[in-house]
Amino acid sequence: MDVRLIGVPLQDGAGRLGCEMGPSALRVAGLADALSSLGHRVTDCGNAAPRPARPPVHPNRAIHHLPDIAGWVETLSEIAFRESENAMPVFMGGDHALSAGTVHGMAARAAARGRPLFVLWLDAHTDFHTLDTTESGNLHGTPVAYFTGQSGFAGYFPPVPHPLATENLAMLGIRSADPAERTALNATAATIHDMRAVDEHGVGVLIRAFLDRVKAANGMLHVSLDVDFLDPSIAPAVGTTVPGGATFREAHLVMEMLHDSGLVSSLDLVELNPFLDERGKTALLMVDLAASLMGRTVLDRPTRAG
Ligand code: DIR
Ligand code: MN
Ligand code: MN
Ligand code: MN
Repeated sequence: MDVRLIGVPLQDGAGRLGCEMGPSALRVAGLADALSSLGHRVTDCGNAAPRPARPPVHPNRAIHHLPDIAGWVETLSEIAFRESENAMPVFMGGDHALSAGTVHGMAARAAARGRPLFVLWLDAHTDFHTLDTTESGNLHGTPVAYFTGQSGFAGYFPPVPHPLATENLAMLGIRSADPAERTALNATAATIHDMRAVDEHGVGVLIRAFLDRVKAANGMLHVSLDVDFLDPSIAPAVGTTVPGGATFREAHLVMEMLHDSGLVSSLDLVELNPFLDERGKTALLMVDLAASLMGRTVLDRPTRAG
């Protein structure tokens, strides 16, 4: 497969600095080599740059960096649309606000192909705040509300001509949702597998049911992997750790099943904050997970010292 790596040095959507270094850390951890060793043709397109945007000041005074994020959404949507024409774009974040743009662009790509888009959201958080409900003002908590076409973004972010149907959205790993997010999500058709569901059923059952639906609909699948989907003990390099996350094997199994499905058309690797890492441990794990999603199996996993 042709794979395009796109660096997104974005940190303004998060509450602390450091995600800007995420693309560099994923490169140093060997993402390109890991994927090319699996037989893919990998091109590193370098880092994207946001376009200037001048949205009006929002009445919610908690919000910070709105013009910056609005600019990123526009540029990333264009890049996702362009790079997905004949290849699989892999976005190296950067905080999760970037998915407002990548999913926006992939929705346009799916519409151009006359196929439905599905999104698998692997995260501790639901990221379903609107500009009106966010209390932290950190816009990485808003992308899912934006790309599913919830109200309140008009005039601030680019219009959403192809909102993701919430019945095509599945979240896995959830263990932190603010009250406003919970209320809003309960009014949608989204599938929310929180960690309790993972504990009770296992990730295999949950993922298989979702992939069966994507396949039956001839859908395209965008996967968005937030570092904090993982348990902090194996992935400390994220600003918003929440205890009780996915284990090493749960995460790899998800990736392996995604690969086997052949349905994944685009990927976000987000929220890696290398300043918080322990000698690159989290960056290396993210690279290994991407490799599993792209075809590495248990038996050909390289052994690694330390
Ligand atoms: C919280 C945390 N719901 C917020 N969200 C995070 O700030 O809106 N998302 N950390 O990744
Ligand atoms: Mn997130
Ligand atoms: Mn998160
Ligand atoms: Mn976050």
